[in-house]
Amino acid sequence: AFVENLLKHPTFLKNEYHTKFIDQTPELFQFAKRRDRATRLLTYIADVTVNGHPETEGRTRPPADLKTPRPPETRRESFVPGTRQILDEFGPQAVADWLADQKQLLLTDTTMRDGHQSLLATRMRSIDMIRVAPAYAHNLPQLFSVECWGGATFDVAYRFLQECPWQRLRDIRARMPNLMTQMLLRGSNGVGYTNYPDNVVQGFVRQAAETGVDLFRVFDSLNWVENMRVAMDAVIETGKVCEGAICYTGDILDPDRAKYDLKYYVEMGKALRDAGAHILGLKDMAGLLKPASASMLFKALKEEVGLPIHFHTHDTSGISGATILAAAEAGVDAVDAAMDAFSGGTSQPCLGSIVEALRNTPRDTGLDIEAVREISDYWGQVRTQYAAFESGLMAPASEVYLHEMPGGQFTNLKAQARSLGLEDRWPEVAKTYADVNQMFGDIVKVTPSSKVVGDMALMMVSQGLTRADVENPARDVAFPDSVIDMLRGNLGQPPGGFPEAIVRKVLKDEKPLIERPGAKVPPADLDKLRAELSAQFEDLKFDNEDLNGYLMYPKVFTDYTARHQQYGPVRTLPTRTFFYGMEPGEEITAEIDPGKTLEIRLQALGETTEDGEAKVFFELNGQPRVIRVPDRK
Ligand code: BTN
Ligand code: 3PY
Ligand code: ZN
Repeated sequence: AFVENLLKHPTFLKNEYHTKFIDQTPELFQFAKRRDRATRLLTYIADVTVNGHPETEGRTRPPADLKTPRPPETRRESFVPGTRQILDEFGPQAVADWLADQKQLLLTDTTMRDGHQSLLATRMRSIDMIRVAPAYAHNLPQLFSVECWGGATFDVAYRFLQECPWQRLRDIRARMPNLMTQMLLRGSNGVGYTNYPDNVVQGFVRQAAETGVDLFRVFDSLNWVENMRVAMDAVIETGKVCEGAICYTGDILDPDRAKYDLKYYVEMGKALRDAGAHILGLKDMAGLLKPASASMLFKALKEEVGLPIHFHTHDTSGISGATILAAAEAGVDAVDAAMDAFSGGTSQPCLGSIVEALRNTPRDTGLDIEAVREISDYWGQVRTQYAAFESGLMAPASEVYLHEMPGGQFTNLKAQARSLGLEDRWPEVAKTYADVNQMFGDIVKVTPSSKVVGDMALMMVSQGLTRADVENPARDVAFPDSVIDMLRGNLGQPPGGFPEAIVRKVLKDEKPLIERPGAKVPPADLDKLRAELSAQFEDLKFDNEDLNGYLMYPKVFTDYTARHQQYGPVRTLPTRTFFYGMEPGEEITAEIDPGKTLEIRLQALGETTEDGEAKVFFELNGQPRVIRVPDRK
């Protein structure tokens, strides 16, 4: 009967079955594929058990007795309506009006995006998010939004976690029907590091809205509003909330950084309002905004721009809590924070502490602190699983005011410096990063412009070059590709343009682009690219989500697809199993589909045969199974 159902299924008849069809309608594949999926999963587990996972090799291991994290109970039977209902019933302007009308400080939880992006190199797996999403929906309906998508998470899901980021979004969305989901979009750079054709950016936004993003925070890595319009217009067209974000750099109270003064930010706020933003974002990606500056900045933006304001910062300096309180006092409407266990350091300030600090004040958030604690306890257990990805940053870093590195880059660049043998020379890297910023004319540093500055700084320190050496017209310098690309104008224009001398030094006689890069790039031929993708995997069909993954990251996506064919839906494995395999005698369950659970027990590891194959003995739902994998140890 199953085979018959499968053969008559319309999707099958149209020859449109592919990995998601198999994942989404497993009942049709009970005979044809089910054993296959289980075998592929067992093969993955066997391989990691025998050979280890390359990503965790040589890194700190979580405690041996660590249990699978347990999400909190949901407190109410049904959902209390939240911001999602305002959006769905009344539209994005109603969300903005509602936000502006509230007395309480609204909170966005960033744990599922920036929290782990900043603290754990973006390595959090979907299953750890999906399991706690119902607790957010039931127990914290007063949240403004949950940031759970975009930024670096898209790329890392495919590249390192062997997961479909779209599936993650769909699963989280389904479990939080009353909360707005939020993503970070890098304007014309999408969720990548380079400018994409306009139609790729537009198509990506449409798909993200359809799969489940409610609020898009859009920024440009040089604060060029011209380069944000295509993405902002696309968001507005979907009927979702468009948050146009200003990236904050410098210090408005510092007369030596007059380029980014109060007037600059007010003007940019007005430009974003005029470009159609429903909400104004102030994105302090490095955590540079000081309390006194925040008071002045938010008062001015509220008065002169007139949009509700959403503030994002990082606690790298250790002092961002004070800035949050100053912002609340100055009338900011919503702020980003991370659940306690994922807060502090290069991540966001601590959500629970903000709730407590404002209790019984006019900006009392109204959040249930016990619910916050329960969810944070869960996140604490989750974080322990990822010990391999901890950066080791032990204390606040006031040096952030020197280099101005974004939270996500700071620890990453440190690790890069270490791998180049420059660990002892970190203070030099930090200072050089600041020098490079000045050499480029004092620019906003955020993905991808921050990566350009970082590449240049590492190159200079490793080659012993100073800023004066680089600027010396008589000296030949081999610039990193990313620097050449940025000075060609391919990331757009910073305020006032790039300094002419450095442009000439890098480009020689080549003329830089000063128009919006997207205006020059022809639209991507989507049918052709879809065909090109399909041709690489003759037995698979790809949907629009897949195509968007391919358009952002062609090689990352095809590598992911090839591994999916080999290993199957590994996203359902517990995180410990995914990174470390299993111990003899251990038993796990993997829910490969709602209600379809595999019980997997590792019985024993066999000897490695002469031809280098290890035998791994499992019990799968009570039945013995032997899997052979190459022993590469
Ligand atoms: C509506 O008005 O139709 C939807 C109800 C909105 C309720 C808001 S959303 C955030 C805040 N938290 C609550 O529990 N209620 C309000
Ligand atoms: C990103 O673009 O991923 C960022 O988090 C920028 O701050
Ligand atoms: Zn951030």
